[in-house]
Amino acid sequence: MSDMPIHTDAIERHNAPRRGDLEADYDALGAKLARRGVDIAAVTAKVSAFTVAVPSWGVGTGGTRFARFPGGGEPKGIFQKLDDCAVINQLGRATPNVSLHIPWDKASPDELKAKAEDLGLGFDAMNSNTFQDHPGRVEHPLSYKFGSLSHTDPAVRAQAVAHNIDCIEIGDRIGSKALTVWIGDGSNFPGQSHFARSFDRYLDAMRDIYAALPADWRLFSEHKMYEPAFYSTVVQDWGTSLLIAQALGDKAQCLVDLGHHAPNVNIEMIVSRLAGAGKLGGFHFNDSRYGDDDLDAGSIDPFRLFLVFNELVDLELTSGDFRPAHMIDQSHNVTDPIESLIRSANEIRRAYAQALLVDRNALTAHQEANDALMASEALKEAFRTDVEPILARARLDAGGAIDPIAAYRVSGYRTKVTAARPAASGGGGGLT
Ligand SMILES: [Mn+2]
Repeated sequence: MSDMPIHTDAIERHNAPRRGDLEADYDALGAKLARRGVDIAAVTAKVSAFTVAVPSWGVGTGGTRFARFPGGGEPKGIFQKLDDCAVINQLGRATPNVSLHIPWDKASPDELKAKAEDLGLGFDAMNSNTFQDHPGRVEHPLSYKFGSLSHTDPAVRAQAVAHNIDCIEIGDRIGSKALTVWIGDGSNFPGQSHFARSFDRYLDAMRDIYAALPADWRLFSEHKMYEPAFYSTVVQDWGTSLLIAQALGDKAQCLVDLGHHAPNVNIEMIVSRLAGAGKLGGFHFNDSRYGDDDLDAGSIDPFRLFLVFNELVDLELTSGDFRPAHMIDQSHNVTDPIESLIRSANEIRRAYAQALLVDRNALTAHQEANDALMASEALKEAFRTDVEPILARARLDAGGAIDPIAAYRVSGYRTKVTAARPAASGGGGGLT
């Protein structure tokens, strides 16, 4: 870890003048929580142990169907992406793992592993990509225009299955333990596709992928209500995802992407239902206003994020072997992706910390007494608590920055990579 992108001296220079204020804020919060019977050190320890994986694709500038406006120093290829991921983890200390997308990130597994180890990183779930064509890649000669795992043509289905198995094999060599499958399969017009037959084809293909899983792996089925298909989607909601996980077996679970539901859907209740069925595999965190907007986690509706974590903390306390995967899945169109990912990971930790503060005995008593107002207040009291001193203390104790975005801005990292990396081209989307 000699070549870390941010010098530890720079982090210490950033922290030194801020330590005193943090100590005072942390002590004040500790005293306040103690009056509520909460041990701040225990909460800080849990927050420190909580991590969320960053998506390799998240460190590049995203775009819309209309245009993409790349920033300076866009990473080219997975090794530069890993450098950027290391910056996020060095300063924020919440994101030691990276989730790869194949074939975007395809490279020698040995080199991937060595590079990640140099940077103090590991790998979380692998992601397959059968929602676009991959011109020039010999392993993908056939088009996914009309679907992949549910395609009418068995040759396309076989190609998509082989790609997913390739993802498992790469992941197995770099220390990943899960494969996330999201497909873009669906139809744009009533009548275009037979609902039952396409779903049966999908299940058959997924059985072949499931059979290739190592014993200690999990397979995550990720649903999405619409897009790219606009009339019907093969894996469109959590009910279908649950059917899939139940049909495949114990290693199959459901992945909840917060942006993949209809507006106003009660996502925290879906979390509870899937966990109750033993099928809650993990999350793709992001935030949204209208659809799958892929905005920064907690930037639009932090209360909803808190309510999801309220369910997770409840499950953590009541379930034995409960270990959902936490991943970010976002598109950063107008911000520096490194800053957005540092902030998002912090907001996810914030929701977790706030959920840890819920007085669960009081909440249960209010629920049993049908005291709607006080039950609601039990949640709001936790949500209203400013837990930033806990988050900053967890970062500081792990070697990170008290104010990670400020530290990043003075580090000069973006300027350095902008000079070193060739400018990326922007361009339009599919519309003109
Ligand atoms: Mn997702």
